[in-house]
Amino acid sequence: MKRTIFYLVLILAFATTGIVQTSAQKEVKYGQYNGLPRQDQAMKKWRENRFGQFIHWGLYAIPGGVWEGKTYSYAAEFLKSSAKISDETWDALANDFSIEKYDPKEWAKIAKNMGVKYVTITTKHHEGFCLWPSEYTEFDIENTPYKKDLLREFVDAYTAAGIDVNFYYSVLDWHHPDWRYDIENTEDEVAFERLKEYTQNQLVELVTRYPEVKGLWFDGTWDKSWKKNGLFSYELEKMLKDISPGLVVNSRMRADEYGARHFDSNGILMGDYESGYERRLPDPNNKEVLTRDWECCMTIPENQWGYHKDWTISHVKSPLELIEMLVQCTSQNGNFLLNFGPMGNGDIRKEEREVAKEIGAWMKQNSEAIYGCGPAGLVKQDWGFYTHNDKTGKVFMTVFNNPVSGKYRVRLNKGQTLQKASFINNQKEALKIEQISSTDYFVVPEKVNSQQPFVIILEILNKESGKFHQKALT
Ligand code: FHN
Repeated sequence: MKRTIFYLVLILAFATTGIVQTSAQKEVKYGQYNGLPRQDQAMKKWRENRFGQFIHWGLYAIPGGVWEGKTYSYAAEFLKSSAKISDETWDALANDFSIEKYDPKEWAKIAKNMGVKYVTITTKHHEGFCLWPSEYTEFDIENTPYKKDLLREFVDAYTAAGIDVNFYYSVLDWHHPDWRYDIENTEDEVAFERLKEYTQNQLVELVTRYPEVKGLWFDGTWDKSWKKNGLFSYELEKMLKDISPGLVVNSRMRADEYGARHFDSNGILMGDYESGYERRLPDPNNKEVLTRDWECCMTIPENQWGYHKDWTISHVKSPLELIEMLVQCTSQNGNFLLNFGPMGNGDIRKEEREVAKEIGAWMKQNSEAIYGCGPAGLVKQDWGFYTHNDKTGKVFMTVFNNPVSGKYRVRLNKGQTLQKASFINNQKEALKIEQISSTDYFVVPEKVNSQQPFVIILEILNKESGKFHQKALT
């Protein structure tokens, strides 16, 4: 088919969200098909959740980054390739996957106490091993000493704890004989057709076998082979959403017919939210991200997703650093997905338990500033981040940097007045406020806890409407 490419006028400014400004428009057939941002209940829930747990678990958790006495510093889930381990040797790890300490109820309890509202687990990572008993492969949990469907136990435990479950699925598959990095000849084409069929079968299997699943998180979709199959991924996403209405899908799944990923060739987001922020956050002053749904996925060490025995080979982020990232994401309309790499025996390492406990303690006091919150539409100040709850109209200041003056600047929008400021844990007592111009104020608490980030709630009145700060202004 001859592709017609329309070079049109420069796009001025698209008010529609999910659109990145580009200089020319193309005819795109396999791009976005939902109006964005989605406003259905499932998507609203995804957005309100704000904080999620990522879990990378597979055979790579057994060697934990160490092979034949040598420690490999690259990501533990890539050990097969870092240590050049043969397929046969790697696949035999399934015989050692006995996971005698696996206790999904305990995992769910740890997650719940940390304050997450959703979880995303690797059902199949690049190694190809499936955590569920798949009809379409022998390389799965059924053929390990554990034998049982660990994914069913996982879904049950997390669902019972009130945590939404999402499945990560890597299309890239080092184990499957038909995986191709590119399609260069007929043989590749035929093989990749089989891989596509396998992929589709497994995904249909996942959403039907586990109807509780709320979302799919695709990965391993960057190779040319997948990028040359825009129509297939376009139809597959539709099909999965028909089977499982409300399903929330990340932007990594699809490529348009020109091979553009995440955003189609006109800059329109594909999938339901952008999932390009991996181990990084947007610039705190980036306004563009405010217009769409997005998620940042983050490791605790620098670049380890799967369990690595040597936790100290890189910088390990402290709970305070991670809390700051969570608050920043919320303030910029994003979700924060924090990764855990359970051990080969099914236990959660003590360092991760500690991180979960400390974040959880903070969340217990301050989660009102996170759940259901988003950008406040106020100019960012150096002390930290504003978040805002559209339903209550409350604005939250989460403070990470204390000014030496002891005064916390707040700049409102024209037509607003600051009525009250109080600590989140003592809302009855008003903090001192000094107005310094028509829009600027200082909040001056007598005493602050400088060891922990703390939250101040602001009541901001819009003079004209007589209502509290209602929605995020940009
Ligand atoms: O290669 C993977 C990596 O192991 C991990 O799963 C991350 C999570 O976003 N995704 C890939 C790299 O983009």
